[in-house]
Amino acid sequence: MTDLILHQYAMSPFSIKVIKVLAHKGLAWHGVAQPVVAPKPDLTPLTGGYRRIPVLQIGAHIYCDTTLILRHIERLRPSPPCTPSHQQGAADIIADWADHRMFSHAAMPTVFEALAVLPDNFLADRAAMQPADAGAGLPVEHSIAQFQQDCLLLERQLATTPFLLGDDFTLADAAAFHVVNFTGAAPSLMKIVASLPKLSAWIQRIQDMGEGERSDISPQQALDIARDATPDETPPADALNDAALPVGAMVRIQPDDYGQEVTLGQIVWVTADELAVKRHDDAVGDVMVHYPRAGYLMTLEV
Ligand SMILES: N[C@@H](CCC(=O)N[C@@H](CS)C(=O)NCC(=O)O)C(=O)O
Repeated sequence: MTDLILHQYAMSPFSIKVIKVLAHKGLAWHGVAQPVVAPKPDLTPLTGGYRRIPVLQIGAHIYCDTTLILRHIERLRPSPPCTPSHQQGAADIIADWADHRMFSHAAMPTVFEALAVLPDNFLADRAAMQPADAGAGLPVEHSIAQFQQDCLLLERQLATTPFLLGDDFTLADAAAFHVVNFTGAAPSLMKIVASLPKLSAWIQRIQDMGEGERSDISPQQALDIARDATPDETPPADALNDAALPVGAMVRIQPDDYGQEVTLGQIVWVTADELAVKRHDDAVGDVMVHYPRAGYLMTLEV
C-alpha cells in the first residue's frame, strides 16, 4: 500500500503547502477531511496525540509536519523534483521563514477578519494550543504592518523571475504561497497583496496549478487502511546510532512551538533529521509515526 493519504481540511494553509507540491509533481492522492478544532478522534489513533494538520499516511506509516511530509514525498517520488539539489538549502531556509515568521504575522489578522466562517469555538481552541508562557500578544495592527514588510521582500525577490528561486516552482514557493493565499480571507491583508503586481501574478500562477489528482476517502477508510497494513521497520541507509535517542527506548515527542500534544512511542530508527517510533492503538493496530527532529522536543521516558 503506497497510496498517499493526506489528512487535512479545506481551510488549512499548511495543507495547501503540501497540495501544491503534489500538483507540481502531478501525483495522485487521497484526501481525508479532519475537524478544524480538537478533538480529532479519527486522527489521534494514527498519530498517538499529535493534532496538527496536515498529516500524511502511507499504509501504517504516519508522517507529521509538512517539513518531513514534503521531504518524504520527494524521497518516494523524486521525479519531477520539487527543488533542484543546489537550491535545496535556500528553499528550506525560505520555507522556515514563511512557515514561522510570515505565518505568525498573517495568522491573527486573518483569523479575526474571517471569524464569521470559522467554528464558534475556534478562538478558544487555538488559544489552548499556545504554551502557557506565550507572550501576551502584540496589537493586530502590528501584525498587519509586519505582514506588509514580508510581502515587500517577496515582491523584491520576484522582480525578475516568475518563481522565488528562478524559472521553476520550488519548496520556497509552496511555503510562501500557503501563507499569502490564506490571507485571501482577510480584506486588510488582501489590499496589501493586491498593491504588489509581481506578488499578485505569482499567486495566480500557483493557484492555477490546481491540486494534483485528488480523490477523497472517509476517515474510517483511512483507519482501516492503517489497520490492514504492517509497518516496515527496516532502517534507512542513513540511520545512525544516537546515544540521546537509543533504538528500543520509549520517547515522548512534542512540538516545541504550539499544539504541544505528546506522542509516546518506542524508537525504531533515527537519522540526522528524522525519528521513527512504533506504537499500538486498538483502532489501527501497530503503526510507525515519523517526526522531523527540527522543531520537536524528544525526551526519553525513564
Ligand atoms: N509545523 C507544522 C505546522 C502545522 C500547523 O500549524 N497546522 C495548522 C493548520 S494549517 C494546525 O494544525 N492548526 C490546528 C489544528 O488544525 O488543529 C507543519 O509544518 O505541519
